[in-house]
Amino acid sequence: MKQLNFAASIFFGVFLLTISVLSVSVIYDCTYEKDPCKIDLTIKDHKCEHDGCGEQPVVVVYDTNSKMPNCSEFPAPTIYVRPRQRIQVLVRNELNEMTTIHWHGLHMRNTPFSDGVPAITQCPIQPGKSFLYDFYANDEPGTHWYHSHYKTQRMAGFYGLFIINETDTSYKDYTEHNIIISDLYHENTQILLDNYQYTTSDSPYGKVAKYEPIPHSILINGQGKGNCKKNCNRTEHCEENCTGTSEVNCLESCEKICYTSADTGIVYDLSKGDKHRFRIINAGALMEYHFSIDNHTLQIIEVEGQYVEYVNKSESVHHLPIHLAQRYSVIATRDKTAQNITKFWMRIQTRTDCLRGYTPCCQKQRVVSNILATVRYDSSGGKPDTIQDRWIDNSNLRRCGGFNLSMLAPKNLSSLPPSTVNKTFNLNVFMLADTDYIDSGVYSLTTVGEAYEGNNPKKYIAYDDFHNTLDSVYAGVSSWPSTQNIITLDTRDQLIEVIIRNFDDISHPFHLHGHVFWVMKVSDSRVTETFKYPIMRDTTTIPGNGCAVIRFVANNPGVWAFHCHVEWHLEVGMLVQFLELPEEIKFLRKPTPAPWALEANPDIKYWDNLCSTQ
Ligand SMILES: *[C@@H]1O[C@H](CO)[C@@H](O)[C@H](O)[C@H]1NC(C)=O
Ligand SMILES: *[C@@H]1O[C@H](CO)[C@@H](O)[C@H](O)[C@H]1NC(C)=O
Ligand SMILES: *[C@@H]1O[C@H](CO)[C@@H](O)[C@H](O)[C@H]1NC(C)=O
Ligand SMILES: *[C@@H]1O[C@H](CO)[C@@H](O)[C@H](O)[C@H]1NC(C)=O
Ligand SMILES: *[C@@H]1O[C@H](CO)[C@@H](O)[C@H](O)[C@H]1NC(C)=O
Ligand SMILES: *[C@@H]1O[C@H](CO)[C@@H](O)[C@H](O)[C@H]1NC(C)=O
Ligand SMILES: *[C@@H]1O[C@H](CO)[C@@H](O)[C@H](O)[C@H]1NC(C)=O
Ligand SMILES: *[C@@H]1O[C@H](CO)[C@@H](O)[C@H](O)[C@H]1NC(C)=O
Ligand SMILES: *[C@@H]1O[C@H](CO)[C@@H](O)[C@H](O)[C@H]1NC(C)=O
Ligand SMILES: *[C@@H]1O[C@H](CO)[C@@H](O)[C@H](O)[C@H]1NC(C)=O
Ligand SMILES: [Cu+2]
Repeated sequence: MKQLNFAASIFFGVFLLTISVLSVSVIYDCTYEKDPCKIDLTIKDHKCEHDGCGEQPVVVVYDTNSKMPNCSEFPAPTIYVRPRQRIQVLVRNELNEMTTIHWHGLHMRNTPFSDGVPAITQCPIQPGKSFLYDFYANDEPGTHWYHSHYKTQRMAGFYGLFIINETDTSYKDYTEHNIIISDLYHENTQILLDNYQYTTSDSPYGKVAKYEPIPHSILINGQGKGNCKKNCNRTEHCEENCTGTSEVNCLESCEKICYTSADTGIVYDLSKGDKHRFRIINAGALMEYHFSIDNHTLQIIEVEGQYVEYVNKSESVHHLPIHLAQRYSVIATRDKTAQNITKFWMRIQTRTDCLRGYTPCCQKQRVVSNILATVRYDSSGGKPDTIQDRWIDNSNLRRCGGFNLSMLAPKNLSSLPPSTVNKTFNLNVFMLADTDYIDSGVYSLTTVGEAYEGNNPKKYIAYDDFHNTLDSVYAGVSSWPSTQNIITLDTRDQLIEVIIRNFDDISHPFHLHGHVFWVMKVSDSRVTETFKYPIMRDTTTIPGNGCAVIRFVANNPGVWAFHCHVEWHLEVGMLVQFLELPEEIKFLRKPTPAPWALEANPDIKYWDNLCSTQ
């Protein structure tokens, strides 16, 4: 079942000096397997080098049968499945801390137990123990992923693609190329988080939340280049480049900036066949990126498992903004004028302009802003010499607000939302800098039920590692402390509308578990857009000082987290829980591990037993 995908990247130079990074992504192809497909993963701490800056602590996820963690197999294996296929993943936790895996984009219909959110759908898997995730793939093909939902583990590389293969659609015969954009921190992210959770009053703006820690390097498929001393020849310091209000923050000494542009050495070979599809995901911790290929237009065909097309078929896009946890499939086409060129730069550009205004500029400048890979149409070596398009090439790109959804329509127009909403909820996203909130973090959401009740921030305080909401539902709990941010949806098939207002000045990518939702409206301080043909997705950008309106149908019993996917924000409580159809949840049978998993590891924990220390 395990296959190696050598299409990833092999870089030949005239002289082979060192091979510091050579990633090949291992795949688990379940598409030829009988149901259920059995997967056996071990999770372990390791040290690997991924950005030319020496070994960094990472979390590796590997096939238990391969016996050893392997740095060249990073990030976690890509899993391919069929629509509706049953998947069983035995997860063996060999970390020194607890863990869980969330299967992002999978709806977990009838299996909320496998959604993988600590304190909400399970107690985390203790060190040395294992657990079986047992669930079904969605009905529709699509680009999804999986990642740890526990503490800062995702930032250490605990993520992989989860793809539901094409069936009979018009895209089945396309050659696929996967692009996982992510980032890497050189400091211990748990320590960074501990610091981040406290407000600071030493900022020139008074008491504000600390700015979010900035990653050291940006990776494509686990490969990148960081601005580390090792690579540094130049001696530029950020002070020289600081302007305006950020200047004051730059008095702190900053790291050397070696380059703003870096080639990962990755090659996407399009020389065979003329049908190519790129699946793109932002698996990072903090930033929004822009994807582009020089002199190519991009046709978006899929957004998070939903087929889409451009409303105006003659419109074209050169840049694709992609926020955290979002996924797009695109077909890239060479511009007519560029047919004779055979090598192009693919660019992942960082949107440091979308970071918090008071993030010190030396931090912003430290990020490599332009990460490159090669797209080639012939088999010869060498590098492209194409030049970059203008930063934003048309008015259809919203500034720090994600892709302009006005341009897209669902391919299947009968999947537009019903027009009558049955219930509306208002959520306000705040950044709190009040000392009262110091212990629980600086962020909070208000959830005020059906009526809007003003700025009344509630903080989310997660249950400890030995309690979770789903379990409490079985135990008969029906009233919840307000710090649980629980919104109960108790009537099946109601159309739920959620209005999210963002009082913060940066955007937040919100992800709903258990569902896709229609994005009805997005507004920022410049413009309000009400979409004529709302598409469905599972992660949408709420622009800074803006708002978004989403809708979904309450038809999936479970407890579904709705949260910001900026890892730092999630960790300080930017989350609410939809408790959906609690009376129906009680009829779902709690899972027990399949016999093969029990046999593979007798120490396996039953879901029901994860919360006990025994
Ligand atoms: C599923 O997609 C992967 C990647 O394109 C491919 O390797 C595999 O053969 C596909 N499976 C089927 C049954 O088509
Ligand atoms: C690591 O994986 C790569 C690619 O799969 C393989 O070539 C290499 O031999 C592996 N290394 C070890 C130590 O197993
Ligand atoms: C640093 O400079 C030396 C000497 O000029 C050169 O050989 C080396 O390639 C440079 N390193 C980088 C990372 O640019
Ligand atoms: C800093 O400013 C100098 C002079 O304006 C410029 O040459 C250099 O490219 C800038 N560096 C960065 C990293 O922006
Ligand atoms: C569609 O896009 C093309 C190219 O941008 C433009 O010329 C045309 O006016 C647009 N059509 C409509 C109906 O908006
Ligand atoms: C591409 O190359 C062909 C043959 O060399 C030439 O006839 C044609 O004009 C070129 N097209 C462009 C757009 O440069
Ligand atoms: C490629 O794109 C660049 C930047 O937009 C442009 O200057 C150049 O003329 C294009 N090249 C071709 C051959 O179309
Ligand atoms: C989004 O696209 C629509 C349709 O192309 C356009 O009318 C609108 O101005 C765009 N919005 C922004 C913020 O660029
Ligand atoms: C289109 O969507 C409707 C409603 O969701 C569904 O019943 C129908 O099967 C879909 N058609 C296709 C071709 O996918
Ligand atoms: C939702 O509202 C519509 C329109 O008022 C109504 O017909 C429908 O019965 C409602 N659905 C539920 C589940 O209450
Ligand atoms: Cu956020």
